[in-house]
Amino acid sequence: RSLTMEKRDFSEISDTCKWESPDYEPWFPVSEKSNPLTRDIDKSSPNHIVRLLAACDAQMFQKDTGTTYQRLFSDSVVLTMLEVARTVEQILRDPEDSLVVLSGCGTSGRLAFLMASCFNRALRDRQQNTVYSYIIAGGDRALLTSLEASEDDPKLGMLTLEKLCEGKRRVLFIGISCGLSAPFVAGQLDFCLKHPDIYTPVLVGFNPVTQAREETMPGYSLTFREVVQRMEEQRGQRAFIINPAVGPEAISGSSRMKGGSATKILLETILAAAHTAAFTNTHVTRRVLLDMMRGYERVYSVTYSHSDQIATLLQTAGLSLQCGGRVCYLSWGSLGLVGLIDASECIPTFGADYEDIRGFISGGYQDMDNIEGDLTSLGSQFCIAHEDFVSLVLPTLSDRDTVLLLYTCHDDVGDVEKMVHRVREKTSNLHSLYHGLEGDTAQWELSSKLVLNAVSTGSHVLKGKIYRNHMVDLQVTNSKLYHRAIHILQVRTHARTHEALLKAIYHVEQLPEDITSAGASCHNDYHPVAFTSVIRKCFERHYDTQQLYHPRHPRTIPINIPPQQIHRRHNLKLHSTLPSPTLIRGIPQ
Ligand code: F1P
Repeated sequence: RSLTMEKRDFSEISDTCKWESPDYEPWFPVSEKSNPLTRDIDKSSPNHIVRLLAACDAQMFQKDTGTTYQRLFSDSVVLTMLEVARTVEQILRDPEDSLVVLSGCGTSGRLAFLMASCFNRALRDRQQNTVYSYIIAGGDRALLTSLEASEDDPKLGMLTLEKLCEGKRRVLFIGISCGLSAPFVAGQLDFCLKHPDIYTPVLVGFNPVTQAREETMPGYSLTFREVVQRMEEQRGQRAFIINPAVGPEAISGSSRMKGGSATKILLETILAAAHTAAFTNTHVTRRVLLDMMRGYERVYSVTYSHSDQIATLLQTAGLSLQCGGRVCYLSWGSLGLVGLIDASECIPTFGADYEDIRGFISGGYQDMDNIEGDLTSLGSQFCIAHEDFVSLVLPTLSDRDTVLLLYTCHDDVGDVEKMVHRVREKTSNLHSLYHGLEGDTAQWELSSKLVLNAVSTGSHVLKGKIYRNHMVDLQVTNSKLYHRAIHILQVRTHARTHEALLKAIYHVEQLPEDITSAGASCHNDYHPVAFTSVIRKCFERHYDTQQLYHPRHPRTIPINIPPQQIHRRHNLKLHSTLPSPTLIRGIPQ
């Protein structure tokens, strides 16, 4: 091994732990810090991007080093998980008039939906009554697109919860906010604390409680941190907080990535363990929880053992985006939801158009099973079935576009084959992600999430939507994102950033008093603002904008590696019916 490689490995190891130091960006909570590992991700090759994402994801599973932060496997975290799982177990044993509600905003709400649907399905399969329900800020349309303004409303959160739980005797409320920051969730937690006879609140997030958001919420007397402090007073009896640190996101603040994955790991572990205990007449134990979480750690390793193939896919998708093409995920079964979720997040995170990266699910809304049912009438963006793909996208599909099929051994291969033939008539840029016999649905979902997060993030990096490791084209659509935008501006300038951002939002040179004195949440009516133009405007006066925002040029390296070559290089068995170049398979038990 060359000296340079060793040097790089050494610096990567120290970068892995650097964020834990109390001196590292102390003004930010963990979920908003910039990850030292990815500070040059914007200049990295596709292979290196995947390697960096793998290193960031590995931080989720890092063991407790006895420092400031508790981790996924810390005793304190596992103990709280155990207590929550036992509460779920009791509800499953005596479900009459009881409910387990999962709630969140943006990605957290979408995952709440995914898990509530999945565990209700498991109950139906056992001929049991369903006990799960979900709430997402902004309602069902927020499952497919970003409606972040409603996240700022604690009263709306509270009222939605109260309405959903009317007449219930017992409710376990699981509020997810990766940053311990969403007012919508804070309102719900506070409501639960005020009604302990019925509600038991659980908070899931990835910052220490001392880093919960301190900003006042509109029309509400408490801050998120004060709500958390009240929960702490009841901790372990009437309120639970599960908040391991998983390290900063690869793209600063992009909680859809590790935040989302860790949410899925923690909650699925709790719910699956509770189901096993309730239906086999045993009890949830610490060991069961740890074993399940280690299973997810193996999913992580197996998925990234296909890093070269993920990099090829990411590069292909990046090229499509660079030349104005589209990336379509066509999925079967529950992987469809994972695809829809990943695609929907590109809009607020990268300022993408909904057609840039778009998900389709085989049975459309029938497979979704969401509370509000079919949303197609809301417009083309809400057309999500394969038949919509065939009528809306296929006719204009070309080699500029990338199509990725996601399916498992449980899906109808004949159906997949039919789609392959139709797509291949239009583009040769067809790839597939297939999960074989080993593993279970939840593991396949996590594996697919990691791959899709890498593809959508990496392709936008290649398109030039990331500066260092900051999203510079985000939509400033709520108060958290307003503050994130301010901090991004501060990365390079000490200019009066609040003023600069407000001038750009309101398109004025002089700011009237009523605008400057208003709180961040008051500016939400003025969204969405294209942050790139804000950033350009603010920086023009101080810096060469080219240096800051630098769309990357299409790469000259040809990516059309013949399928056979990939096949041989990785010694993978290609699925016989699919002539596709990318195949990722296998999750061990
Ligand atoms: C919720 C959320 C994120 C989204 C964006 C705005 O965050 O909607 O999912 O990506 O950052 O906020 P949180 O409450 O889970 O921290």
